[in-house]
Amino acid sequence: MAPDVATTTPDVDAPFSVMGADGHLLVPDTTDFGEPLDVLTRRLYRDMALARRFDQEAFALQRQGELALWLLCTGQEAAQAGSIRAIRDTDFVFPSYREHTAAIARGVTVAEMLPLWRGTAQSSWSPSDYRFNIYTLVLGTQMLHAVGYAMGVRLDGSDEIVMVYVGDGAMSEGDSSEALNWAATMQAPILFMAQNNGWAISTPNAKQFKAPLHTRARGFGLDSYLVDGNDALAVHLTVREAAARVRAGGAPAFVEAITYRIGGHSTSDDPSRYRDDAELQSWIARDPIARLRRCMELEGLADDAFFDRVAAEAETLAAEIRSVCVALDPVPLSSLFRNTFVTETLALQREREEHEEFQGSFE
Ligand SMILES: Cc1ncc(C[n+]2csc(CCOP(=O)(O)OP(=O)(O)O)c2C)c(N)n1
Repeated sequence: MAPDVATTTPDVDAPFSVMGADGHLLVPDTTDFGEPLDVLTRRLYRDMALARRFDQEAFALQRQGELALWLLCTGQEAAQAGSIRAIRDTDFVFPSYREHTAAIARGVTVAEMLPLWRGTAQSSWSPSDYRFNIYTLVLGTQMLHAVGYAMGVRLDGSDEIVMVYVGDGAMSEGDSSEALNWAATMQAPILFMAQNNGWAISTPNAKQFKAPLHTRARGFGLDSYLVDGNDALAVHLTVREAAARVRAGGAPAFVEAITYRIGGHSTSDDPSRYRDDAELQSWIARDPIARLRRCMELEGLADDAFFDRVAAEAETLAAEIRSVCVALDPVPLSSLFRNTFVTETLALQREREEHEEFQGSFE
């Protein structure tokens, strides 16, 4: 099990870090990462680099009118890669809507990711195929779904755990308090993975809450952790430790990862209207991918050939994103009625027929 360094420390508000700003390791050589450090760092680096390229290409496609909307995860890759790779592939995950790094790491394909954002599907991958639920845009709801699912897991007698991603803004929804309280009371096998990126669209943390998120969770009775969310290794160690405790029957866990959203909230947002450029620049300097790469170079964990290979793979992915996206045909509106329930209800059937008749009147 990972060292106890990141655990509940109610009076210490400094996030746990494994890498210094310049990439050097802050933990002893003997630290147990669960696997050789070169294997782990290469995997995390690849996840993050592919997600960054995905983000850039999808952003460009939205600007060219090929996607209806895109929510960028640039800057948050370490919080996502570090956490998703610290649990088992069989553990079920409930994302919010910005977890592209986690989705890619779980194997969700380009062809499955893009229809939602092009507006050609309401949900475009099968959650059971990847143990990764579909995105939810309604803030906080996934937390209650996840607790309910976790209770089911416990009733099944499985040793699976559940991880749910949530943002700092969503923590202001009543659902989040219900979920934390419910999880703690029922001792559900769940890990809440909070990415505190400083902003809920244009609302900063200071206008959302007084008590830090991790102390709030502790107040509900969860084991609570605070971690540097731009440090993939710190996130990984923390989530690994938290997940092991949850799996062993401990209290549910809450991990607050301090990070930053480098882009706008979405492609409909202009963050320069409410954020200081100095603040943005200070976080760009803390880029999680560059930091991990510096660490790998300093520690001799990968050579140039590795980084070149990942860069080439990212370019191939970008080309695939573009070709898959533009080939996605519009869907007939009537499919919205058909896809609502497994079996179409009589009322929906009537509405669909009415709609089809109306559409037909233009032909
Ligand atoms: C219930 C609900 N209220 C309001 C919104 C509008 N809304 C969408 S995203 C967002 C901010 C969310 O911020 P945060 O949870 O910190 O996540 P982030 O977008 O920063 O990743 C808001 C207010 C919504 N989608 N759902």
